[in-house]
Amino acid sequence: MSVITTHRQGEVLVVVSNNPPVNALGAAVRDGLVAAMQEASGDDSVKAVVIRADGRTFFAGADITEFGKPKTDSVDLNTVINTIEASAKPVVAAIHGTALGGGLEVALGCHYRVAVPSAKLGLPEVKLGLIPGAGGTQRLPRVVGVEAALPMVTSGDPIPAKLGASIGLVDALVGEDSLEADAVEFARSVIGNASHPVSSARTDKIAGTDPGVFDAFRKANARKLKGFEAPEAAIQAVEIATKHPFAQGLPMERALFEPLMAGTQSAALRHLFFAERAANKIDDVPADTPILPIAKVGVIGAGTMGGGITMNFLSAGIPVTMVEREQAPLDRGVATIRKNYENTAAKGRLTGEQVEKAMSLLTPSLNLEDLADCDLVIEAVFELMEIKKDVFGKLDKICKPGAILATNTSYLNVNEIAASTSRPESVIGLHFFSPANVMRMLEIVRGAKTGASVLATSMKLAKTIGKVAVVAGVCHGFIGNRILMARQQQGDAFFEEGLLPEQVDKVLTDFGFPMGPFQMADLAGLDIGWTKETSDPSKVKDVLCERGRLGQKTGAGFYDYAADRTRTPSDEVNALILDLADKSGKRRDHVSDEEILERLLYPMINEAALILEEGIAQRASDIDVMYVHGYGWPSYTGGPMFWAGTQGLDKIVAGLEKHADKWPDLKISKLLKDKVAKGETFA
Ligand code: T1G
Repeated sequence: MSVITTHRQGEVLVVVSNNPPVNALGAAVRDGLVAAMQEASGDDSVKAVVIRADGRTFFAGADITEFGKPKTDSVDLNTVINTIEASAKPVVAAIHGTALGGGLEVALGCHYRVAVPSAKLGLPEVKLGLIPGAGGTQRLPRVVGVEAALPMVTSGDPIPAKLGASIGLVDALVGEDSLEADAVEFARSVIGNASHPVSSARTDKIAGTDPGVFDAFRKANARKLKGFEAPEAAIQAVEIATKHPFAQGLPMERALFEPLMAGTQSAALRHLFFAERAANKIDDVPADTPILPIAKVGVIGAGTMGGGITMNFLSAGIPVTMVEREQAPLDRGVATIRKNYENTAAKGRLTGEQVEKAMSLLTPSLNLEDLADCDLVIEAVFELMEIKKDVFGKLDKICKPGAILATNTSYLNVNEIAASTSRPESVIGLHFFSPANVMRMLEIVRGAKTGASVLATSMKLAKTIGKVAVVAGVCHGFIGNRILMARQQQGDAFFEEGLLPEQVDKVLTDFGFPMGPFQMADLAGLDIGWTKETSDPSKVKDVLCERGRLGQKTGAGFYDYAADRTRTPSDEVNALILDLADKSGKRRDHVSDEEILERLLYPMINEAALILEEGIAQRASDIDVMYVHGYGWPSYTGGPMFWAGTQGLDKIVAGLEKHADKWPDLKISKLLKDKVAKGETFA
């Protein structure tokens, strides 16, 4: 069966793509579209054309699996689109699902675009480290203007069809269940028009563009776009559309596109695109494993984590019973959830009705017994094994048979927690990242006895609540925090050498992290795990705790914080560090930024390799997904494992050996050494 078929609706030729799963514009689709346009132009009885797609969506873009492969002799996308646009007979794009990338570019080559209200339209190429490569940066501003085009091309975020209609991208919204019929009717309505809009020839929306708009946009988005190459190229391409005729602009767009396609950032972001999808697969859990129905969720704890976790389910329309021990923290928890929703509504991202709908699904409670009929219960109580085991022992007695009992622990042994119940097959770790209603990462920790359905259900639930999930085995800190500990442990060594927090943090923020290790410690609180009794006066962090400098929450930690949380280096802390450094006899006159970066990141790669050796992570790309979505590792480097490959694993091992004296108990991974010996990467 050809991926492109045609049929007649009277004088209208309907062209249909059937190329699951997302009608990507692969070679057969491109060739088929050109053939269909030749059929239309060669048949006088055809007066108009409708192009649509079967399945879940209109064309969702070029076929990413073709990237990086040798070119075939199939027609390229620009030729397809220019053929459509050059048609003397009006061509109508009939859009449902997500018209993305090359898909929207095809639609822009059509003379008209109709869409169902639920459709979305976007140019997400920057999310793959690219810019549109088939005229998108040249046609979109000509159709919607620069002001609407710039955010679409540089963020890559799609817009809803209704917004598309308001900015002139969509000519008509049609029935959700009558797309073809309505598109054919629309086509008939324009057949008699003297001329038809040709996107590439339009000037009305770009005439008189203020040339200052581009620099103003750069400044307004500098923080968000920092480190990414593609958005800058996208801005340049849109500016080209306002200064050059289309015939010149198209090759200039291609000249900006090619280096990106060949570059490391696009390879890294394409790697992450597939890595996120690979992470959904649990190697020893068959895809047809039964999924347990999750109609009602219980959350124990109404604090920062409990409240954030609760919001994920409320926002997905799943009722939650949130349990606390006392009324005051329970009331605070409910109030915080409402405030968070109302803040989102104030930014226009939620309606008041949606806020009330979400809140209506929340049942606050002071009784664990109210969780008896929940299908899933997640505890977010204090991070102490004894408390966790006590809670699970109670849940085991209260919850109905088959209920999933989940712990939000970020370090503790899930097997030990499971053993405090009579149903270890129903116990799992669902490690949310704070703030749990914002961070997309969910670490699913499988116990030795966790059942297949519980795993499969948790993975599907992750997608339902909009999370990216990675499955981890049980060890201290699982995947994410175990690797993080490998980085944070350099802190004391740096201080003994006289390095100051701002120098170390800047190395990581220059690399692309949102913050460095000491900023992160101040945010989390320096007193995690600290007690007066065990405080060590030779350790900087302990001394700061003794002085009540616990981090942002006390307005002072490694840094001083103003009321608005702006941080400044602390003379007191820096003097303390240098004094302790002198006493340690290890103070060094200079430590290069390169050495600091190596000593922070190389132990992470090594710990990740050990995690792979031990089978704690299923695959290296899962670790990339985890670090990009859970810890702010800059996505344009592909994540730790992809980045290590771009550095050269031999350089990583050499660095670990060079600085071995800085971490005496470090064990260099055998897997890492084997890959170096074979000249392999983790890809
Ligand atoms: N090419 C090839 N395969 C794709 C694909 C694509 N564009 N998009 C998705 N898939 C596969 C995906 O790998 C998965 O495979 C399955 O489809 C379902 O995807 C010239 C150069 C469309 C919103 O960036 O955003 O056009 O794992 O799990 O959650 O200017 O897929 O089942 O084997 O994500 O319902 C621009 C990328 C390309 C869109 C659907 N387009 N895709 O989400 O399903 S560059 C994109 C998505 C371009 C032009 C430029 C999403 C989706 P498998 P899924 P979903």
